[in-house]
Formats: sequence, C-alpha cells, structure tokens
Amino acid sequence: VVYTECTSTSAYGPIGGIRAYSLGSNTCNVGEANLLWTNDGTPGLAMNMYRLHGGRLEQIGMSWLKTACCAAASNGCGMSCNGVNGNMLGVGCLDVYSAGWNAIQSNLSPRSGINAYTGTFSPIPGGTFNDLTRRLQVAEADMSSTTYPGALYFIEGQYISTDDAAAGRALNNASYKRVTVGATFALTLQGTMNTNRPAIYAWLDHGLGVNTPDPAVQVSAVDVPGEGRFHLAAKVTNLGGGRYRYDYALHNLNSHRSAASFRVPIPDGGVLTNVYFHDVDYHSGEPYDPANWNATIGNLCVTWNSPQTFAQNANTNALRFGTMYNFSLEVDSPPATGAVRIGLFRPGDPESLTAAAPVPAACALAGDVAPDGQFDSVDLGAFVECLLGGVSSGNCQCADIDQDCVIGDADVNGMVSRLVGP
Ligand SMILES: [Ca+2]
Ligand SMILES: [Ca+2]
Ligand SMILES: [Ca+2]
Repeated sequence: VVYTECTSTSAYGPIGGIRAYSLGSNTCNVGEANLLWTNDGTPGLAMNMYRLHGGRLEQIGMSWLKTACCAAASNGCGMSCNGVNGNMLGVGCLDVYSAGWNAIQSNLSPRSGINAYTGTFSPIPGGTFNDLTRRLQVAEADMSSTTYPGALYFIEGQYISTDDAAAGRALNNASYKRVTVGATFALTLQGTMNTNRPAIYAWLDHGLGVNTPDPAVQVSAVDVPGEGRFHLAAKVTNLGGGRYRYDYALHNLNSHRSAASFRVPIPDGGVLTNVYFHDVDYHSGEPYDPANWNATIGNLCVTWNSPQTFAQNANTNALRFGTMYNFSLEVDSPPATGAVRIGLFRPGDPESLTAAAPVPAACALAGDVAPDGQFDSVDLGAFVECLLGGVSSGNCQCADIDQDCVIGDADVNGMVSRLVGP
C-alpha cells in the first residue's frame, strides 16, 4: 500500500491556540496481492506536519490513524485494477478519501494501540470529541509568521497496514507534500506529492528554499536488524569564529522497538553551547509522558535520554513510529566522519545502533590516541594525558576503547592488550 496523493486538506478549531487538520488520501495497492481493508482496523493513515525554518526541520503535529470501512476499486494507480473491493483493496486499485472523511473522529485509531512493525491494531476506543480530538493538531504558535518568518511547511501521511507489514512492504508507506499556511491558518497544498518519501527528506529537498535542495543535508536509512527502520538526517553549519552547529533529526518510520537515546561524540574539552532537543506532543488521551529527553554532557559525548527506561515506564517519552525528534549542539570543532549511537527503547538485541554521520569528534583507529594511523608508545603517553584529564595533546576519543564516553579501567586494559599485541 502506498499513499500516492493528498488531494485536499480541511481545518478545524482553534481551541486554546491549537488548530486541527485532516488530509485527503489517494491510496494505491501497487503490490501483487489483494490488501486486507477492515472496518475500523487495518490500514491506518497517520497524518503529520513539519516546519522547516532556520536550517532545521521539525515535526510540529500529529494525528491518530485514520481507518475506514471499505475499499473502492478505481483505476488511477498507473496499473490495471483487478476490480476487487470491499474488505480488500485489489491489486492495482485506487481508493480515494477526502480530507473531511479522514477527519471522522470515530474512525481515528490511537497510535498507542498500534505496532507499526507488525501492523497490528487495537480496537478504537469510544469517546467524546471536540473539533480537535484525534485530528492532526498543530499549535498556532508553531506556524507564526512572526516567530518563523519564511518557514516552509510540509504534511506527511504514513500507512500502517497489517498485510503490508507482513509482506515486508512497509518501507514505502510515507509520502510528503509541501503546504502553505494562510493568514487564518488554512493549509494550501503546493507542488507535487513526494510518494514513498518521508518528510524528513524535505530538509534535503527544500533546504535552501522551495524546490532548492541543500547539499549539506545528509539523509540515511538506519535499520534495526530484523525489525523496523529509522531515518537519520544531519547538517553541519559553520557559524564562523571556529564554531559549528550540528543538527540531527531522527525519524522512526516503523520500529516498534523505538528509540530512547541519541549520542554524539564531542572532542575532549570542547566548549558546548545551545544543546537542544525538540519533540512533538501526543494528544487526545494517548498515555505517553510528554517530558523532554534529558541531555547529559560528558567529556567525550553528549547523550540525550528519554526521561525513563522501558523497564521504569513503558509510556515514557520514546521516539515511536511516525515521529521525528531533533538534537542539536554548537561546539568549536569542525565536522569529522564518525558515528552517532541510537539507543533502542524496547529490550532486544541489539540494544543500540550506530549510524554514520558528520560529528564534532571521531576516532579512526581505537588506541591511536596520538593520531597517525599507527599504534605505538607515543599513543601511550597521549592516553595517560586523556586518562588523567585536563588538556590532552592527542585525540581522547581514541582513548575511549570501549566507547562508553568515559576513560577508565576498561580502556587501560584495552590499551595494554594493544601494547601486548594480538
Ligand atoms: Ca507499502
Ligand atoms: Ca599513533
Ligand atoms: Ca571507556
């Protein structure tokens, strides 16, 4: 299943400075099998909104997932529709919903009841609704042309589907389109649909203005082995005076394991400013804690952590499917090719992922603390300087052999074993 077009938007509210929206959807089955389409169940369409401003793309809104009763069997997917409809979306067939249909609140399913990797859904709870409930909610303040002059805005829809997930076809389920925000906060669709392209790519695609890509933005897929996919985007901005801003966005497409930490290596003694985090809030009774992740600044790393672990609170603020969080810092160190570490939230193997990214500090060869591509006695002297603290003549990232962001006994043992040799 693929979200091929957003044909319309609708707007609701405001209530208390919050607006709500809905997105129309053209949906295609571009696979080889009919797709299960059940009443108030699979598939569900998650609606999201993003803002690009000041060189940073941030998610500013989300909806519950729109479900429906029954599929049509229209042509329009660029392939022959096999005519199957009702509780199946036939191969090659198109199903169309207006924004108004996708705003029907009794059909909106909570994210907390969905496993995006397996494509399983919990029943939709009843409830009482106001104009905002369960819809794509965005604060007026997040669309202020005063606070964010010249900002670009994007809507995104992502399907979660039982059959699609089971068939391993969930990686093409998110699509985005640019919108403009009017004086009364109505959304107007702009440009073409970026089908099969999550909105995190809008940072790259429109980073230097509408339809003007920013080559400084790097986007990559980061897969959990045997599970779901994240996207990591990074951009380094030279601020002048030897200072650099590192911006990262981490998007969870469909990992149920979710993420609970993000770690960036920094140079020992680096002077950090503007350590920054941005998330997006759940609403309408979702059980998740909205508290921000905490940044811990060590000598060798900055690590952002969810407020609690999975064992402490399964509803803490983790990076769950269909959301994108931002991490940023400024430091007096130009970019090196290195890796960030993404800690996973739900227990499993592996516990974390590493992803290549431009970072303020990196080590090409563990133990090569006096970096010259070789390991010798000079490295031992530099290692001791790092171990004792203070200003080191070497690269203390390379002294952290076990990569726990602290130079300690384990690293001494690591250096000794290098000295003794294999
Ligand atoms: Ca798909
Ligand atoms: Ca060396
Ligand atoms: Ca260490």
